[in-house]
Amino acid sequence: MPDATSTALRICPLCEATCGLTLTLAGTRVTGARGDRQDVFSAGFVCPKGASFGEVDADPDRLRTPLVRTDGELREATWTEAFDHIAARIRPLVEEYGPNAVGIVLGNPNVHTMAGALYPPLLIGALRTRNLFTASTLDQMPKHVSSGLLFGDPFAIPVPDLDRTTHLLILGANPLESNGSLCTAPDFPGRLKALRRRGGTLTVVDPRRTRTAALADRHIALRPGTDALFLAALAHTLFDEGLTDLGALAAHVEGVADVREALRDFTPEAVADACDLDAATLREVARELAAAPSAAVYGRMGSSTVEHGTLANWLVDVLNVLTGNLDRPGGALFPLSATAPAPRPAGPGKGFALGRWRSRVSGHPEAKGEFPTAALAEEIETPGEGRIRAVISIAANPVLSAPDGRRLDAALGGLDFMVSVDPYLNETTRHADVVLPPPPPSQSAHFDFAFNGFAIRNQARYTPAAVPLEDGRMDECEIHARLILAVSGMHGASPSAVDDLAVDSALAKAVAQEHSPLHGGDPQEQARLLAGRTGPERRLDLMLRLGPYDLILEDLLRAPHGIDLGPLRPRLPQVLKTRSGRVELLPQPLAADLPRLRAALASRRDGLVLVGRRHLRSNNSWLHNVPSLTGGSNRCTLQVHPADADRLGLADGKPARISSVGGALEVEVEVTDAVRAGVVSLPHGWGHDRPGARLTVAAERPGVNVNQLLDGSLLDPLSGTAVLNGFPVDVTPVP
Ligand SMILES: Nc1nc2c(c(=O)[nH]1)N[C@H]1C(S)=C(S)[C@@H](COP(=O)(O)OP(=O)(O)OC[C@H]3O[C@@H](n4cnc5c(=O)[nH]c(N)nc54)[C@H](O)[C@@H]3O)O[C@H]1N2
Ligand SMILES: Nc1nc2c(c(=O)[nH]1)N[C@H]1C(S)=C(S)[C@@H](COP(=O)(O)OP(=O)(O)OC[C@H]3O[C@@H](n4cnc5c(=O)[nH]c(N)nc54)[C@H](O)[C@@H]3O)O[C@H]1N2
Ligand code: SF4
Ligand SMILES: [Mo]
Repeated sequence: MPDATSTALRICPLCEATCGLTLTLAGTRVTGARGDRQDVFSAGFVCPKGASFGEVDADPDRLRTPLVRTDGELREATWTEAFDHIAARIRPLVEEYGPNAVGIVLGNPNVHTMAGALYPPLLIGALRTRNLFTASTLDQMPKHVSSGLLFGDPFAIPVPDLDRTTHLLILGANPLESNGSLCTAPDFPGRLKALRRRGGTLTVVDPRRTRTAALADRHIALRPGTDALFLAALAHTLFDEGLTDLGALAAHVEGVADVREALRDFTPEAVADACDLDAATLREVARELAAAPSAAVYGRMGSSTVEHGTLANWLVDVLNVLTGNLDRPGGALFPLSATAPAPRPAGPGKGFALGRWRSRVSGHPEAKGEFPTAALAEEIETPGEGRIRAVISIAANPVLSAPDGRRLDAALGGLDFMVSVDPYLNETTRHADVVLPPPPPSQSAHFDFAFNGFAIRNQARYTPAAVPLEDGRMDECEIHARLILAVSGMHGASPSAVDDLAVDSALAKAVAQEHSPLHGGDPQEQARLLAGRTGPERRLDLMLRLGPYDLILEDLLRAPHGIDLGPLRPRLPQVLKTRSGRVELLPQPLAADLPRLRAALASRRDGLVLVGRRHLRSNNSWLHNVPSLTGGSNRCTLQVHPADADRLGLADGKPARISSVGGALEVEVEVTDAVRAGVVSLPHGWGHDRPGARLTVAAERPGVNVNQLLDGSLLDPLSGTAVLNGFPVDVTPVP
C-alpha cells in the first residue's frame, strides 16, 4: 500500500447541502476532509458530518462482499452467486403471481447517489409493479402533490431565494441542524445570518425553540399540526385587509377569487385557539409579509409530515403568490438544473392526476405513482391476489424510519424473498435473502441529479471517484444495472446494456422533440458522440447535452470545483404544465380537503403531542455507527417542558413511559423549556437493538424507535404521507 498523501475532491453525500469536500488521502485511505474553498457553490463550508467523511467511509461494519442466505443464514458470497440467486428467485414469483408480487422500497440515500437517481426508474419500469414505496411518503410528498396540482409538475418546487430575500418565513424546518431541505444551500446557517446582517427579517414557526428559531427576529411556537390553519389565516388576512398584490404574476394565475372565498372562515380569530396563538400575532405576520420588499415563505418537515400536510404546503405557495413573491428574485423561485430537460415552450400541459390507482388493502390513492410507506406491512401481510411476496429495498431502513417497525419487521420476516442494496446489515436488511453492498462513498463518483433541482443557485459539479474501487467491490451503478437485468429476465447480459437502453430511449425521444437541442439529429450518431468512461458518465453526458446550458461532461471534468450557472431566474409561465397553462391556485382536490381543515378549527386538543427533532451529527437511521459522530451525552431523550414535567411527575435524567396508538417505549426524560408546553420531542432513526444487525457502535447505545408509537393509520390523506409530527401521546413516570 503506497503511503504517499494526496488530495481528491468529493461532493458530500451526507445531507442536501451538497458541499464540496477536499479529502486527504494516504494511499487509498481517507484521512481527513475539509471544505473545498474553491467550490463554486459551497466555498469551503463543511459541517461536523462532512468533516467525519473519512470515518463514515471507513466504518469497519460496512459490508465488503454480498451476503446470500443459505440454510437460514446470511453468508458471504460472490457477486455472481448473489445475482444468480436473485434471478432464480424473483422471476418465478413474477411469472406465477404477476408484477405486483414484488414491492420496491426506496430510501433516502438514493437521492445522494448517482445510482439512486439513474437506475430505480428503470427498475420500476422493468418490473412494472405498482407496489412502490419510498421515503417521500415519510417526508415531502405533500410538496410534490401541492406542486403537481398548482403548477402541473410535482417537481416544480419553488425554493426561497435565500441570498436576496429581505423577509423569510420558515415553518417546521430547522436548517441549523438539518443544513436545509428542498432548499439546497451550503452554509444555510451563514446565509440566514447574512439575511439578518443586510437588514432582512427572519420569522421561525416551530413548537420548539430550535437553534434556527434562536437566530430569528421572531419565533412563533404554535401548537404542532396547525400550520395549515396558521397559513390559511395569513392568506385570509391578506384578502381581508386588501394586502394581496400579485404584480406581474397576475397574468399567470387563476383561481385567486376562489381561494379568497374558500378561506373565508379561516380568520385569525377563528384559528387562534387551535394554533394557541394570538389573533393579533397572525395579523402582524401577514402584514409584515405583505409589506416586505421581497419575501419567501418556506415550510419543511414540521409542516409536511402532519395531518394537513398537503394543505399546508399548498398554502405556503398560495402566500408566495398572493404577495407577488413567487417567481421573482428575493421571493421563491424555480431552479433550473443542468440535467433538467431543455425547457419546452410555455403552454398548456397534461396536468397532474392523483389516485390513478389504489392500494389493494386499504384503498390508498397513489400519489406520484407511490403508495404510503406506512401501508407497506399490510400489503405484505394480507393474503390474496396481488400480495407482496418479494421486496427489493434500496438504501432504505423502513423498520426504523416508518410507522410501526415491529409490524414491518415481522412482515419482512415472512416474505418469500428479499433483496437489499445497502452497505449495512441493519434492522431492515437483516431480513434480506441477498444483500448487495455498494462501495463506500470515496469509491463512487458523484453528481447531484436531485438536489441541483432544488438549489438556491444554478450550478453543476461532478466529482469522479476519489479512490479506485477496492478489489472485490462493485460500483453501485453496476449493482443496480445487474439487479435490473436479474429481475427482468436478462440475467447475464452486460450491465452496459441497461445504460445503452436508457441512452437510446432518451435520444429517440429527444430527436423527435422540437424544443430539444438534439432535435432532428441522428440518434446513433449522437450516441457515438457521448464521452464518459462508464455507463453512468455517458448518461450524465447525454443529460447535459439535452439540458438547458449547452454543457457536456468534458466541461465538468475540466472544472473540478464546479461551474456556476448564476442566480435563479424567473421561469413562469414556461415551468407550468397544468392543463390551463396557468398556476391553478385552487385545485379541486385541495378545495375538497378544506372541510377537514375547517373541522380542525373546533378540535382543540389539550393532551400532549409529540414532535421529532434532528441533530447536526446524525442522519436519519444510519449514522449512529460512527464514533466521532455519536460521542457525548445521550441524544435519544424525550424533551419535556418543565410545566409538563411538574404536572406529570417527570424528572430530568429519569425514565418515562411514552405510549400512543402503535405501542409504548421507555425513554430518558430531558426537561427543557426549548419545547413549548403541551409538546414532547423525541428524535427518529434510533432503536438499534434488534438481533442479527451488524452495527457494533450503534448497538452499544441503541436508543428507542419513536416510530413504534405509530400504527401507520395516521396519514395526510391527499399524499399518503405519515403523520410523524403532532400526534397524541401519553407520558408517565417509570417508578
Ligand atoms: N418519526 C420520524 N420518522 C422519520 C422522520 C422524522 O422526522 N420523524 N424522517 C423521515 C424522513 S424525512 C426520511 S427521508 C426517512 C429516511 O429513512 P430511510 O429512507 O430509511 O433512510 P436512512 O435512514 O437515511 O437510510 C436508509 C438506508 O440507506 C443505507 N445507505 C447509506 N448510504 C447508502 C448508499 O450509498 N447506498 C445505498 N444503497 N444505501 C445506503 C443505510 O445503511 C440505511 O440502511 O425517515 C423518515 N422517518
Ligand atoms: N443533521 C441531520 N441533517 C439532516 C437529516 C438528519 O437526520 N440529520 N435528515 C435529512 C432529511 S432526510 C431531511 S427530510 C431534512 C429535514 O430538514 P428539516 O425539515 O429542516 O428538519 P427537522 O429538523 O426535522 O425540522 C423540522 C422542525 O419542525 C418542527 N415541527 C414539528 N412539528 C411541527 C409543526 O406541526 N409545525 C411546525 N411549524 N413545526 C413543527 C420540529 O420541532 C423541527 O424543528 O434534513 C436532512 N438533513
Ligand atoms: S452540510 Fe451536509 S453536505 Fe455539507 S458537509 Fe455537512 S453533511 Fe456534508
Ligand atoms: Mo427526508
